[in-house]
Amino acid sequence: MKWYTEEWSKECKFSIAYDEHLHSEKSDFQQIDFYKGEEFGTFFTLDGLMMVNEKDEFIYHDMIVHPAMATNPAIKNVLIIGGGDGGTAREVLRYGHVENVVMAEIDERVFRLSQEYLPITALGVEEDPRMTLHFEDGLAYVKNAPDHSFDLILVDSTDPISVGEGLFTTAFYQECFRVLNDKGILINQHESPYFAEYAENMKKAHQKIKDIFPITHVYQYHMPTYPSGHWLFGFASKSLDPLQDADLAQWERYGLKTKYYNVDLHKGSFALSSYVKEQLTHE
Ligand code: AAT
Repeated sequence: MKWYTEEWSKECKFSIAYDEHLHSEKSDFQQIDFYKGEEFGTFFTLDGLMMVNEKDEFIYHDMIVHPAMATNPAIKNVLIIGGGDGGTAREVLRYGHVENVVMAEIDERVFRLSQEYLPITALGVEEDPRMTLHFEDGLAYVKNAPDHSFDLILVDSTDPISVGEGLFTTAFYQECFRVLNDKGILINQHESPYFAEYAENMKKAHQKIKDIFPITHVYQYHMPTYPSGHWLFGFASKSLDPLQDADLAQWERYGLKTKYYNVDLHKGSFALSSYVKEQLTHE
């Protein structure tokens, strides 16, 4: 058996078996590898870290998209930063009332290879007439975007190492605030509370966002193949609160079939464990 292994901390590693190493290349931005195995199906890694696999991608993509869509049923213009596998766009495009989706992904190779090897996330995304693709740095994209031009920004990024680093800076969050309209919502990949290195990233990101947005929450989901399995998204907003203002009855009327997200979980996912709350409040 061949094993893909990544380091979750200095003293903890995660391995999954694969049958085929489908593709390996060093793009202009990162090392990209696609594998195929029995348990997790096709999966890809960037710089030796799991990004997407066929078995648990539904968890991540449900949770990055649906809580915000339920909070504001009037969302029409959506900006996705990163998200090159297409899974986040796929979920956003399920809403008939969404009019424009822009994806600013730094690495076109991630998108092209996902179209080839991961149709589960990438199929049909480029063809949707509401979709505009920009293969450029997300920070550069938001710097040039006009004020108040988006209802929702979804930061579907790698961890704050190498190319993803700029997406965890105060400058980036400030630009996001500027390009969001008055009911705008920012969802960001918020790392994990469990292993020290990820917890540091989580705390820093939260502090920066809290200094800029009037409403900030963190919500959790269970992602088996990301370090420790306990992962978070940040919910930052200019006026809408995801618990007080969400129109969950309206969300149910859409009749979307989701495998992870539901309206009970919408409320439950914002309830955090004590040790996570403590990390987020004691800076
Ligand atoms: N949909 C879940 C998959 C990802 S991939 C994250 C994407 O962010 C990658 O395609 C990467 O190329 C892109 N990216 C990284 N930095 C930038 C940037 N500066 N601008 C635009 N796109 C960028 C998320 C996995 C989360 C993993 C958590 N451990």
